Amino acid sequence: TPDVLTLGETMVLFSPDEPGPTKHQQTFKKSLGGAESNVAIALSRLGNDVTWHSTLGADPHGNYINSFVRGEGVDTSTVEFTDDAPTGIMFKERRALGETSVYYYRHGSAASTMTPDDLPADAIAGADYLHLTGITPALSDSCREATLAAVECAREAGTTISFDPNIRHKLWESDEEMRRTLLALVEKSDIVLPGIEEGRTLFDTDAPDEIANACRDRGATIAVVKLGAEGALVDDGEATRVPGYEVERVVDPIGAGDGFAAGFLDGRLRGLDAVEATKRANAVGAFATTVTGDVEGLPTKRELDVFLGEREALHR
Ligand code: KDG
Repeated sequence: TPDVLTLGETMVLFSPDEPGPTKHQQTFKKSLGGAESNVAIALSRLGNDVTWHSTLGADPHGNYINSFVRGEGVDTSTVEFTDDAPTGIMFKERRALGETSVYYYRHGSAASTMTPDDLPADAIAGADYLHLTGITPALSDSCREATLAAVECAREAGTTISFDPNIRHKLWESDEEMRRTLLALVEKSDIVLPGIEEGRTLFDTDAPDEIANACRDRGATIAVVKLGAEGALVDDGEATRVPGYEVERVVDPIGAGDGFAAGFLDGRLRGLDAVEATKRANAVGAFATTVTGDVEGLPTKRELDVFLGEREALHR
């Protein structure tokens, strides 16, 4: 049984070679993106046993994603392939000024057809952690039901649930439905990992300690509020600010939150307390910002140990 099981949609991701508006781009680098597979790959590189579950299209893109994720050492044996819907794709748009945007082509995608019946219930029950994000319940009604069913399965089995709200406004039909669904998931989770913006959307506050309190009031044991370059505030009954690491050149912040979640879970699996696990989370998140793709920059255990000063570097 895996240390961590995660499930969600992964898409082929096209990132332009140069910053600028998508309309005028000619050449793109192909890779893959999906919050949960990003977490799975990060955890696997750090030496953990991880299962990623999804439905992919029975098409070249689905094949590519499955090979890549499996090639990273992640167990994809429960992944299903369908002929009835295509693998989703997305484009990133980086501007020299301003934030990265994304354009999704995933409506009606293979992953959006997932239902509670597709869940690998035994693997969820046997895992130490079930990691979910707020993206999956936004994909379709059946995906929302599958997410809730996964939560119930984990709770019954005593699998610890970690939840990253990962708000993607482009995927939700209404803000009200989004809030209702995500708050219901916060209530059923043990570890909640919101960002400041997500705190504002869900709890009407952007004070990190208030966001953490709001998560804990709703039942989470540990809340870890991500503060970007400033690090994070972790609260497991006692709130502690854990400073971030300086990154000389942030290329693309997308994927940092997934690295953060993986670093935190990796720390917990290694028996670290919440503060030490948050240090690891900050470090893995920092690595993720150094590349345009979502996963290429994620560290191996050896690289992370060197970065954290726990091992001597051997560069040549
Ligand atoms: O966290 C990064 C993800 O946002 C990206 O990989 C794509 O899963 C994705 C999404 O739905 O935005």
